[in-house]
Amino acid sequence: MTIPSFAIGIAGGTGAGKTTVAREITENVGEAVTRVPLDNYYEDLSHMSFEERADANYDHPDAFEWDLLRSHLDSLLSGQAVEMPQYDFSEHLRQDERVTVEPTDVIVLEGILALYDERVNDMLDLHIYVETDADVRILRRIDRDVLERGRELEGVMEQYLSTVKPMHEQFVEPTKKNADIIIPEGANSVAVNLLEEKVQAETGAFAEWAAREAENQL
Ligand code: UZR
Ligand code: MG
Repeated sequence: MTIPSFAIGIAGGTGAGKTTVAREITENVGEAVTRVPLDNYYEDLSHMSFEERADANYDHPDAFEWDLLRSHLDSLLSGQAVEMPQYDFSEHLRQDERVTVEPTDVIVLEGILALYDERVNDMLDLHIYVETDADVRILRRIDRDVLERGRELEGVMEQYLSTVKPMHEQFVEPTKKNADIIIPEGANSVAVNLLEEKVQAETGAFAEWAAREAENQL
């Protein structure tokens, strides 16, 4: 049996505007969207010290717990809720508490490597890559990490050159070939509006299915 959820993946470099695109294209469908931030699926590094964690490479595919992500996507796409891990960026740590996330009409997986894993790609109905110039991305990244994620400028710069940039070139950028659609610049309103319409058109089917299922269980 297929569950009529529509699954979208949004990939692109750090600071490309993935989160903005995800938010904007699902703005008009209210509660009918389930967000799956790939960041929540960073491996649990609680056995390491803060210093060791601060030095880890978070831009390599091995930094993520793909098995858990795949099983959660699988559950959501079969109409089941998941206990989603949460991530604390200032501690570089998965939080102790998980959050119950319910499946809805539209599932949006968003993250630098959202289009990396072949089996994940198979689960997605629409593959989007947000392409933004590297200079714009690093400026946004500095802004966000220093102001919102409580990091030191020097550390952000060091990390960008040592891991973020090389990993982007080696692993993130090549996933562009897995995209159905490439959006130039995160805040591209024409692309966003077109996708917004597509998302809108995909909503409704899951809610109907869920209502029927609930009735059948009575
Ligand atoms: P987005 N990241 C951290 O800086 N610290 C962590 O503990 C975990 C992740 C960064 C990661 C990547 N890399 O570039 C970015 N580094 O978060 C991905 N270094 O997040 O897609 O929102 O830019
Ligand atoms: Mg983001």
